[in-house]
Amino acid sequence: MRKNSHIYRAVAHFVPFCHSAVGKKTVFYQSLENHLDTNESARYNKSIVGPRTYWRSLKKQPPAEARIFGGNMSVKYLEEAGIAFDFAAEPVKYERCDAGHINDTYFVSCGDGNPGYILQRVNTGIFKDPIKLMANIKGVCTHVAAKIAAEGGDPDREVRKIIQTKSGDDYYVDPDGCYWRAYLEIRDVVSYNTATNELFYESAVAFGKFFNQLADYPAETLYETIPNFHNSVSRMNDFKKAVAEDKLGRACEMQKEIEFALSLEPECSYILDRLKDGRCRLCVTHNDTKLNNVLLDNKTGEGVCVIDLDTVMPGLAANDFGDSIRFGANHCAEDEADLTKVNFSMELFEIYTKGFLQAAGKSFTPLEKQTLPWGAKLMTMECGMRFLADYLEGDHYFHINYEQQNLNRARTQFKLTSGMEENWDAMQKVIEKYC
Ligand code: ADP
Ligand code: GN1
Ligand code: MG
Repeated sequence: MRKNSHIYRAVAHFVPFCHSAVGKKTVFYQSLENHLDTNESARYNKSIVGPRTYWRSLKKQPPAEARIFGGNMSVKYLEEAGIAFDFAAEPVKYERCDAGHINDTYFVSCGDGNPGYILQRVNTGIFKDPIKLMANIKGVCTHVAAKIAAEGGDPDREVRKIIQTKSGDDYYVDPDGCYWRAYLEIRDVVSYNTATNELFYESAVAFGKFFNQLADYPAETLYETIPNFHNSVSRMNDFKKAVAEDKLGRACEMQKEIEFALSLEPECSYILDRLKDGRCRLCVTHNDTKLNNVLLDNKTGEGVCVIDLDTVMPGLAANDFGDSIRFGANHCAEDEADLTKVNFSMELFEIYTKGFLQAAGKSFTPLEKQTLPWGAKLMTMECGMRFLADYLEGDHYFHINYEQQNLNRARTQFKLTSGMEENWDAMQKVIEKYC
């Protein structure tokens, strides 16, 4: 078996910063190598790519331990990427951040007295055109930064600041063809996976404000980074395909969940129908408004900066509202295994509605406001279907830390969807109250 010196060097480099992950990473790389058959192994030994990229190229199911530790393993070319960017000084420390499900994110420290940075390897399995993706982000950030500066705010703190490479590009391409980008780290902030009333309110104000800041941005100039991202009808079709194929024979374990999702099919097109008949508009939306995608001040709790701009593209206001509700309007983690603890909270729903409509309401038409409860329900059931489809297909989309995580995530979303059905009239009344 070939010695992957670059990998072991990178793992060794990582040791002082991430002890617990090292054992897992080594298991992961060895496991990928051990699962190659003789022919594949010969080809792999001649290739210049690392084990993860090689497995991807085989288009077959990686071994279970690789899927489980999939979120923890991107050290290849981390240092090369780190020195490619025009940081204030050379990086001295990298720390992995496991908050997001999609990209590989590292905090980079460049020594005392220097700013910190965020270094991210873009998931190009999901974002197919990282160059256009970065052009979107740059356009949006420049627009928002100008507004913040005009209002006397701090554009280095209240919007993401892209750091260029030493050669003046917005991204670095490593020898495997992976795309990396860097942002200025925002200090003295925190992001949360579950909300208190106060923090959820602040997140609502921050997302509402972000929506307003982009209300005059020309939506048609934005590239669609993931086509049909919040098209619940096509998400339902993808889900049905995953069930029909049942690649890993997992569907029998979850008939109840599958039936529940399928029962919602007639409702999937509710908002899209209102877009077609002109009652709702396409505007610039964030499309991933979950609580941990807003950074809050660690002393005051106030919203500082909306992050994770990969999915900023033309979309529907109700979906931005709804995605926040599906994640934050309950007191549990997204993958809580004990469903008795997972309950849709009308109190948190009202708090978010108040903050979001106070900050963004003037940009909405009355008909758009009426669709907000639909946004909540459809985003929740759509996300449940996406998690369940990923579980059925072998967990290749969302990062997981344990085998049943996507199944647990799907179950919480379906429980929350039911909770919304039970509270449907009350949800409408709350919206009316803040309109
Ligand atoms: P993903 O698409 O994988 O969710 P994100 O861009 O949301 O990636 O980043 C993942 C996490 O990294 C965030 O949830 C946040 O905790 C942290 N983070 C990202 N950017 C910054 C920043 N500029 N300052 C501080 N923390 C950040
Ligand atoms: C992903 O990137 P992250 O972790 O903030 C996903 C969202 C899902 C969310 C579920 C590009 O968001 O659509 O709602 O996980 N992002 C993408 O937690 O698919
Ligand atoms: Mg994120």
